[in-house]
Amino acid sequence: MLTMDDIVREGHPALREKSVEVDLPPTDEELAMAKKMLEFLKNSQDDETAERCNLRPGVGLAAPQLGINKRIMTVHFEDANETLYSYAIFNPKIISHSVEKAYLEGGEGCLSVDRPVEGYVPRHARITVRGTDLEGNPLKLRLRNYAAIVFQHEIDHLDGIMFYDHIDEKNPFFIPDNAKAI
Ligand code: K3U
Ligand code: NI
Repeated sequence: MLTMDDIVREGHPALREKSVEVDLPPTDEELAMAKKMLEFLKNSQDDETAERCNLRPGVGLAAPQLGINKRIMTVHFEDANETLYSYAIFNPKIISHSVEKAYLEGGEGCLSVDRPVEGYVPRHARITVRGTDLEGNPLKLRLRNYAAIVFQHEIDHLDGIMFYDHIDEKNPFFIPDNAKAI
């Protein structure tokens, strides 16, 4: 199983590289990695396993966070309506997005960042994502609010972008026009 020791931290070059698309179908190794990433998220949200294995809870994980620059991301969380989003996705792509923005009132965190970073991270309030799931099926997901934010955080990792790159340097709590709090 994956542990925090497998997750690279700020300063590792993999976090700043643009990842390459996975040739489909994925290799057995790529498939196994995606499954392990999803398992990590589930373990990290299980209080007993997280404490025993020293895991920080996470709702998303992207392959560059394991030092692997391939376009693979995973998420595991429920939104405010208790809809479960549990996916491992190859080559996720945002194919459309709203003009309206949204930000988490409490800011964002990252398993690759071992320090609190204050400030709002404005993102698109609604996105549509295409990709391929673990079974090789094409995926098309329409996401809003919290779900849209988590997916954008993970897709950013595939492009070498960290959440704090979006925070206004002069005023970390600046709220852009057209942005709502989540
Ligand atoms: O946001 C986190 C969380 C964990 C458990 C319950 C509720 C929330 C932890 S930080 C997190 O999950 C990152 C993971 C990362 F960095 F590895 F991708 C993802 C994320 C955090 C905040 C907003 C969007 C995405
Ligand atoms: Ni992150």
